[in-house]
Amino acid sequence: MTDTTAEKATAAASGAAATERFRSKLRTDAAEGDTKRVDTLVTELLTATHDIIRRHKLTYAEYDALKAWLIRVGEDGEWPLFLDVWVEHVVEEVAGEVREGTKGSIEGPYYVPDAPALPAEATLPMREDEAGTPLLFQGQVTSVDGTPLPSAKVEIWQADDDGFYSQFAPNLPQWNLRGTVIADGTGHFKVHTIQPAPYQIPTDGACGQLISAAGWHPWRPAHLHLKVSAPGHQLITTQLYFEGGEYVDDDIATAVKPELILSPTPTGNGDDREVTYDFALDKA
Ligand code: MBD
Ligand code: FE
Repeated sequence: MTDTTAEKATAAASGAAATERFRSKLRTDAAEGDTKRVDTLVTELLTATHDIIRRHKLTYAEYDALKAWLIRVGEDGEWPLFLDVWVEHVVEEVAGEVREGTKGSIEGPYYVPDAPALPAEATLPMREDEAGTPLLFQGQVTSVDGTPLPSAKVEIWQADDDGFYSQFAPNLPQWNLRGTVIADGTGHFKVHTIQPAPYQIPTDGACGQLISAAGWHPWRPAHLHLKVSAPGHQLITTQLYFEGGEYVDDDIATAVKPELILSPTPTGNGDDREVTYDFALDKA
């Protein structure tokens, strides 16, 4: 099954799904109607672009290559991927400046709301023969002052052992490796899952074209995505990484923070690993 996923995965199909998903969650309200702010932001963006053109004496051939590439990003549906890989980390950095609790990280293009609700100890939905090292991920959700947060919501989504996300790659069960875990009366949760693989930006689309044209690599380190929330508290969107993992020090999306690196240990039964990570939520 995983082979056909890899064979059939295309940048354009994944991009179309990510674009569709983004349209359904669009939050533009705050950005509408403020002419002055639009003027400031767009003028500065254009001025920075003009400066780059002058400084590097951009040619018409390069200008045409840029136009062709921008058109292709849209055709491949890769605007969500492009923006989340190369821009979102700074938006998150600014948003996070006012928070004290657990560090956030970027959401990326592959979150889907309303994943199946699961009890405080649960196994993420997965195939019977799901590949990958079993991982027990557990912890407690508290307020920044240490007060436990009963029934906190821990939403998890992750790539499989081949680096694919359900609903954005073919031939995967709809909710594979996605779930909404409801913590117990003291905010504790225990999630049985598998170790995700590093994620490779599709090489056959516009983003892949940019990466190869610039001589970059297309990889994000293996990561778990999380949204943790509780009444009266700010939802935190974050990611957790694995100590010593490939690309942890060289994430194409610049989304790793030292506070977000897990160090799982062997559980003693086979290759299984476990790790504890606690979340502290800022008050709303
Ligand atoms: C991912 O899996 C991801 O998390 C981000 C931020 C961008 C592209 C793919
Ligand atoms: Fe991801």
